Amino acid sequence: MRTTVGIIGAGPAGLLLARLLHNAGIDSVVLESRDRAYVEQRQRAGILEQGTVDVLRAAGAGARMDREGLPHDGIELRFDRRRHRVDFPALTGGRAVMVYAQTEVCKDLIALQLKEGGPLLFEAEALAVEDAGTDSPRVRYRHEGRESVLECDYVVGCDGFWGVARKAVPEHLSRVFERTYPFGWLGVLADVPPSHDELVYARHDRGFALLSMRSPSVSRLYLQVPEGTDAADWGDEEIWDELERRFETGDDWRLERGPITQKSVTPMRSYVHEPMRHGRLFLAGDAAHIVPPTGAKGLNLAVGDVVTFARALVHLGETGSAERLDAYSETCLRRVWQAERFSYDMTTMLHRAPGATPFDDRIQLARLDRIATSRAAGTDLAEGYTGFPLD
Ligand code: RFL
Ligand code: PHB
Repeated sequence: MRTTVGIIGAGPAGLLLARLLHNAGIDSVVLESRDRAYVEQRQRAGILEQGTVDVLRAAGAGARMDREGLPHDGIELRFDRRRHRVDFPALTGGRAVMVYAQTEVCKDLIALQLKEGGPLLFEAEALAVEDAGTDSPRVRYRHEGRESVLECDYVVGCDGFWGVARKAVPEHLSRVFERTYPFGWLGVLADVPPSHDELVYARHDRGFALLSMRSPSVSRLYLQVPEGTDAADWGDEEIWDELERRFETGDDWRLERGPITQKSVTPMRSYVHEPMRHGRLFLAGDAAHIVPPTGAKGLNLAVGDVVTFARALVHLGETGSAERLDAYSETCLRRVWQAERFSYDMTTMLHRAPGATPFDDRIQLARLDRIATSRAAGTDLAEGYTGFPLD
């Protein structure tokens, strides 16, 4: 098989890229190792930045998001039994975010791709990217028990953190920047209306907690837990008790409980692979970088990368200039490092590290108090949360 752009991975990065290329009249083939049901049900992100919302709409993939998504104009920070609302539009000149789950973004893009786009092969596992340094890179893959080769002009590795694309960058050209955190998130889905109409990020001496949502009737909640925790170690009532403690306030706010339908633990890491391009192989999304989920940036960064790639390829077609493609890695990395910084700041401000001292606690509270009392500090958070510009 031959195509212009071979895309490895049908997560948000690969699926959106296929859509953007289709809209620009550029053909692609998407290879996805898992089956469709798995990709459509994998619970992950919930927050779309303003820029991501705009991109999905412009790509013709925003109709259901606009019907069913929940526009949010702020978040609440909770600390020391206090509640502080960060008002995004007021601080950013009108920017906001949308609560619309990654599962739904993927379902919408898969339906569009199967109806209007090029081939999207499920249960097609990429084994290796070959000849990335030449004009005709190839992807070796296995589909329906047979090994085949996809011949491409360009390969985009959208295959997530555990994928194969990154391995095709020669080791002596790669640099990795990494930090792991000694805690993870226990995430639950619960059939109960969210106890607050906006997300609540809580800093507590017992650890971080987050209240989010999937719809007006489904809550998504997270608890900071020690690294290596098994979700099965936590009973449902124990989870609710702990959430209640960490969300405590000085007023009469109450956490509503309901049946927990899913439970899992996510490790936390910051990771950047430089460069994001080698010859005609481009890395996008989690294949190139990971952020801890505290800043809600992962999916949005993936969107930024593929928009940058698609625009650069269109620019090449229209002008004959490869300048933007050549600048892909630097262009993306500038934005990636801002998101890494933001996610790191949010994580270290809100989580209690094992061995944290009373001094560390006071510094965290002072950082939160600064956001609550200084418009400049509040604006910095609001700009970071609603997203850094794409250009
Ligand atoms: P994905 O989604 O991991 O997709 C990669 C796809 O590649 C496939 N694949 C292969 N296919 C073929 N051949 C191979 N050899 C392959 N190897 C892998 C995989 O099966 C998969 O389908 O990467 P992508 O597209 O870069 O998207 C990144 C996002 O998924 C990720 O950054 C976010 O989910 C992170 N994240 C959040 N991001 C946000 O922007 N806002 C949030 O609120 C947010 N919350 C979260 C999150 C991630 C979480 N977890 C579980 C890590 C909350 C959590 C709990
Ligand atoms: C989610 O709803 O899954 C979610 C929301 C905000 C975050 C991380 C995850 O920072």
